[in-house]
Amino acid sequence: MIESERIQQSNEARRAAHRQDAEHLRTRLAERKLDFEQVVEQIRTFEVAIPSWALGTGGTRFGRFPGPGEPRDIYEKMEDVSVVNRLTGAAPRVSLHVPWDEPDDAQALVKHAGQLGLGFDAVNSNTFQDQTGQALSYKFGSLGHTDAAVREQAIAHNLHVIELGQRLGSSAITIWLADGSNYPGQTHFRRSFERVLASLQTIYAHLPDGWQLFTEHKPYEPAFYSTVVQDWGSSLMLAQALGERASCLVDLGHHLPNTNVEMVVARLITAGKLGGFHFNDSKYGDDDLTTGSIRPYQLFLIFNELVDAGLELGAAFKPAYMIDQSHNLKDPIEALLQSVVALQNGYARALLVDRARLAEYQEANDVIMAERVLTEAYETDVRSLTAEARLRGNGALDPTGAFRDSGYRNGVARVRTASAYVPPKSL
Ligand code: RM4
Ligand code: MN
Ligand code: MN
Repeated sequence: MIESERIQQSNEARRAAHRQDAEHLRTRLAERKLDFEQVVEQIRTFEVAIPSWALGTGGTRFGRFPGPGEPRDIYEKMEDVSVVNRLTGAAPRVSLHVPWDEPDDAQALVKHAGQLGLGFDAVNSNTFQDQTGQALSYKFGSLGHTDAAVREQAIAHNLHVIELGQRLGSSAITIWLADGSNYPGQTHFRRSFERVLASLQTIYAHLPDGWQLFTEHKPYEPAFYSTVVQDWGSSLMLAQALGERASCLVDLGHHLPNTNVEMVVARLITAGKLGGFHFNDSKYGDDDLTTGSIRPYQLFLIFNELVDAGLELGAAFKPAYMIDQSHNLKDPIEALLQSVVALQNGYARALLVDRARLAEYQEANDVIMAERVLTEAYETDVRSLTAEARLRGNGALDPTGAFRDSGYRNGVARVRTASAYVPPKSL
């Protein structure tokens, strides 16, 4: 646990410079008729869930290189999440993966989470791998398998995950499927989609009151020729066929190269089916890199759509924000801190967009000026806004710096010896 005094000490060393930056920005924003205070308070409302699978060192199919002090179980993972939350004030919930992080005793985990000031976000099922003791294999699919018995097993797993989620206090399930094919002719495109939909309908019929179901698409991998839920169109068809409480989850890395992701987001908003996000970044495929590390402008443009929709649709518009990353080289806590800060910065920039002027320039087809409204917001140094938001939430001006100052990693490395195996996230 990082003591609040340690955070304060770290803030003290950075406070004077922060004040100067903040005052400068306050004046600059006032010239643009923007209120520093108001923006800070909006940033403070931003929250993102941390996935239970991102606290251990990730890996690829070629290997995994664990670092010191890795969490050995879900309890220690929760402790690490609480560090991210304390330093940023923006990560109060965990998105649990079942069975990777399935607790033996859900009640004990809820208690532990409560003591750390944490709760639970969407639960994630896993029918993309075979588990020990499982009767039938998912080698050729799960919810879309040709064999009804395999589909039933996969449905039962999802219902089990929902039931566990209920005990944890979650209210959503995210379903990502590996179902697909590696070679032309291997599967019947339409039949396999129909089978996936029928299985999802059974799960949906069991959805407890107040629960939501998110379908997450992905173009390829592990299926290399066709994936059943391969794109946002397929995901939308499923969500629309299922009903009101089903919507689409957009993982930023689950798009073919050069896809205009911000426009996908806009389309799903129009359809009333944007359920949530898995934030990360990528250069080539589903790389699961730190959010904002490769395409920060895209992240801003996505937030631009979200802020715009939020203003129009009000409180009813509330996508679930989650991070889905694999930290192969970086200290996972540090990578998550970077990600949360990148999200706060992306959101802050989108809050600075002058929407009235943007609308005018769009109407007048003034390409240069419309674009300039966006770049004016994007190029604003918003770091003092998000730092101030963290400060007011008893967090750190510089979360990564404060984390390094705290010596947390060395401290846990002394206690967490004989690391248990953490499954690599290679999917
Ligand atoms: C997938 C997808 C899912 C995640 C798995 C581990 O590519 O992103 O959300 O749960 O990886
Ligand atoms: Mn994902
Ligand atoms: Mn993924």
